[in-house]
Amino acid sequence: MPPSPIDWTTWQGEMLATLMFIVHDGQVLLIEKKRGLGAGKVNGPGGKIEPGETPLQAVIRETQEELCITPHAPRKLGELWFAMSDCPDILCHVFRAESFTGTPTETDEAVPLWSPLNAIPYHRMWEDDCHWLPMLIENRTFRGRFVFAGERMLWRDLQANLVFG
Ligand code: 6U4
Repeated sequence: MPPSPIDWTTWQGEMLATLMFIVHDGQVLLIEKKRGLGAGKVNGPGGKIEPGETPLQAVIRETQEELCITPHAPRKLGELWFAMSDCPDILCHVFRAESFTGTPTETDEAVPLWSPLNAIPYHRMWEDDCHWLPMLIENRTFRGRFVFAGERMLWRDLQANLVFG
């Protein structure tokens, strides 16, 4: 990997966001995202943190809005720092849960998609996901930093065993 084109020591996320991955019975609950950033891609449910919300409150609300389910006891396992070329830089908090209430249901924003843990459709996901989602599945903590030009990943760095407050 060449040196980072970004000075990460002064970097700040301009948009704060969340992602949720529910891992249950050998499968992970993904979505086909219907609108917004990454429309057409497969991802976890999630989205922007609203003013006054904590990341945990935001990820629960977004999962309710996108799939009509409530995740139980989400745990933050990761942080993703995205330096973007054509939209605000994103700091994304990544959560994992093992169970939920309700039935995953299609909404205006998303179609639910259960994927076996050994057959995750990385070819339909953002380019960075194949680097850190395996760590989430192994229940490891991580921080990933990525530089994107449009939807193309130009640079990446992934650290394991981070401790989050
Ligand atoms: P709201 O308005 O909050 O519902 P939403 O459409 O959910 O917006 P949006 O379009 O602002 O969210 O996109 C932010 C979402 O996209 C966050 O959940 C993080 C996710 N995201 C952005 N870049 C990503 C990338 N490179 N890899 C990834 N998720 C990414 O896995």
